[in-house]
Amino acid sequence: MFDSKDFRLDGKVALVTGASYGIGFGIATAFAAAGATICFNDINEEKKEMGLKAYKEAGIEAHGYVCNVCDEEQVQAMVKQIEEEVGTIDILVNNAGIIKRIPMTEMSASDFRAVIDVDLNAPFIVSKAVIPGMIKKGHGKIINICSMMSELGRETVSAYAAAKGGLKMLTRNICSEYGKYNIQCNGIGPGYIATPQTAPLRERQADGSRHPFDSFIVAKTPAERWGNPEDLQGPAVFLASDASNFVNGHILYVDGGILAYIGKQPE
Ligand code: NAP
Ligand code: GCO
Repeated sequence: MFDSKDFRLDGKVALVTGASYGIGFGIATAFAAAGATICFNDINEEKKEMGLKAYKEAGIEAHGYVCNVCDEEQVQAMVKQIEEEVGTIDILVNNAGIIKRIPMTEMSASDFRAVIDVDLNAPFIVSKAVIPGMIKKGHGKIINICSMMSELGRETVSAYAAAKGGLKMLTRNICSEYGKYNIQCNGIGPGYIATPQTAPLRERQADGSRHPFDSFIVAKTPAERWGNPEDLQGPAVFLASDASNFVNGHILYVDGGILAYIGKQPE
């Protein structure tokens, strides 16, 4: 029998990586509103404290940790600390991510590796640390923050697209390998979302006009607007809740329709 309580997260412990601000913060605040206890990490003390202050201002007593998600020792220690201080992690959102917009032939191998490290290796490292506890507990939800670049390429984002394409397949593989333990692993593929990561693509030009890429995205989006972190909150709560217990290995694109649309035709 359908029960709307299935969309709630009461009693659940959620870890959202890289969630002092941006998409991660938006998702974590929605999880809290749905009843979850929030754990988040950021790469340094200053950003962690900034995050704790932001959560407090939102009325949320979050648990903040300093952890570089690329460092397996730090991740294992953080997960152990959360399990001791807060409880076994029921919901993991692999959100932390970076992008370097450089034409591929001008990109150094170390820059390419750095993007792959955060956007693909780290979701592996954090998921590997969290899954044993989920198996013991008999359930778990893993949500990987993919991208439209899990499906499409564009100039200057070769490392990012390779990482996010890989993250789509890592999502499907975790589903395949751990679905039998009642662990669901899905992805969210945001469209173009107004956060610090995309701020350079929305900067006003010297003459005050819109950035060409800003106008391009608005023309490519049926919704005729950039997304914001709040647009991702409902889909994230759904994938973190019991309402999605038979949804597994799916990438849910939350993009205002960009992937379905050839783009505004010339008038
Ligand atoms: P953002 O504003 O740049 O925030 C990224 C967060 O990840 C920051 O808190 C950052 O911390 C953290 N982080 C980066 N490297 C880390 C590391 N090694 N260890 C721990 N934390 C780390 O990005 P966003 O726009 O919110 O994006 C969040 C996720 O959504 C990313 O995976 C991104 O690829 C994805 N995404 C974004 C969009 C979009 O249009 N914005 C669309 C699709 C997908 P610091 O500030 O300390 O570096
Ligand atoms: C870019 C953007 C995109 C978005 C997002 C789209 O430079 O093209 O940063 O990559 O961040 O990933 O889904």
